[in-house]
Amino acid sequence: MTKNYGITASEITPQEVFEKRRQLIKLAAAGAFGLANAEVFSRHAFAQNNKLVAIANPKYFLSDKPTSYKDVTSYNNFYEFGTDKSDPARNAHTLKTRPWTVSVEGLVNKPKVWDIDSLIKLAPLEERVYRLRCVEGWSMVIPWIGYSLANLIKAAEPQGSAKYVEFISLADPKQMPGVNNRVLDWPYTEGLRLDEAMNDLTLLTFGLYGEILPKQNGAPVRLVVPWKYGFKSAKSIVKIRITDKEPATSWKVSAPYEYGFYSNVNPAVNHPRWSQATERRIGAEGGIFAPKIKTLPFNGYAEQVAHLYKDMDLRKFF
Ligand SMILES: Nc1nc2c(c(=O)[nH]1)N[C@H]1C(S)=C(S)[C@@H](COP(=O)(O)O)O[C@H]1N2
Ligand SMILES: [Mo]
Repeated sequence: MTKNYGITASEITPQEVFEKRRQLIKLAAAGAFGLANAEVFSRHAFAQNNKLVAIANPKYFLSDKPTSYKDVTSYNNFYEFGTDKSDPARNAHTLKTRPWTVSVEGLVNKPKVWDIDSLIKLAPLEERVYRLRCVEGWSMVIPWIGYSLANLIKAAEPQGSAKYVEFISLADPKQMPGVNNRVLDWPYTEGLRLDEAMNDLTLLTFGLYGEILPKQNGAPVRLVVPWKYGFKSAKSIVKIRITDKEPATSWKVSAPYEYGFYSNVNPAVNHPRWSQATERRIGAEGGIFAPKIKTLPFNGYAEQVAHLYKDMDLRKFF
């Protein structure tokens, strides 16, 4: 039996690996130890199947308690696999994540069809702990693994006329039973303005909790845009198109009065059917009776992104 720091490989859960490193990262963030120490504990990850080793980025470390691995992987929105929160974990096993390609196209000098295993090596993988808040009023805190989407966009060399980025998810009824249900106009399509897409926070994401992405979380590659409502973070992406026009996005097409193109987390602008002032942190002590927490402007990332909207009326551009 392989021993790893005295712990049998099969006894270490992804969450334990993360918690051990988290203690160390806290020390590193407090002192001047630098990133290198975090690597010591990432060695635990070698004991995992599906492991994905990344260096923790202390710039994107939160003191919020991370949501449990179980909640992160069993309470999901992924309508291609059904509309219930429990459907994706039950149904996503039919998704085939290899072979997988991502086509980067449109107004770029260097269009390219990336194989997923090359794409994952384009830039060093970082672990970043981000809050993700769903427009439905709940939130999670998740240790994601990926790199800034800006790396990929720069490699494609956008042309002068480029203004937006469109993200298109897989829509294969053979692998995704929910696509037979016309709840949304498939394929699931999302979009960002080019400067939003280039912001360092926008993460092209390949894993979480030290592992490759579970299928229900959008394997093999998804977006995480932490200052926007969760639906902007498209899962299982197959195409990234650079355009000069605002892309038509799935949720805006289905209900334009409820979901705008920007969808920045904004406690001052309510959804037409409910308040956005507070949120429920999934897994918080007390369950559904846990006190709600205040939703922060831009989900707590105002310092990094508020400047992107300085001349805009965010009630109009919701
Ligand atoms: N392709 C696709 N991407 C999607 C969705 C979806 O239904 N299909 N749901 C979105 C919503 S509403 C949320 S809140 C997040 C949930 O991500 P998670 O399940 O990893 O927490 O994924 C987003 N990305
Ligand atoms: Mo959501």
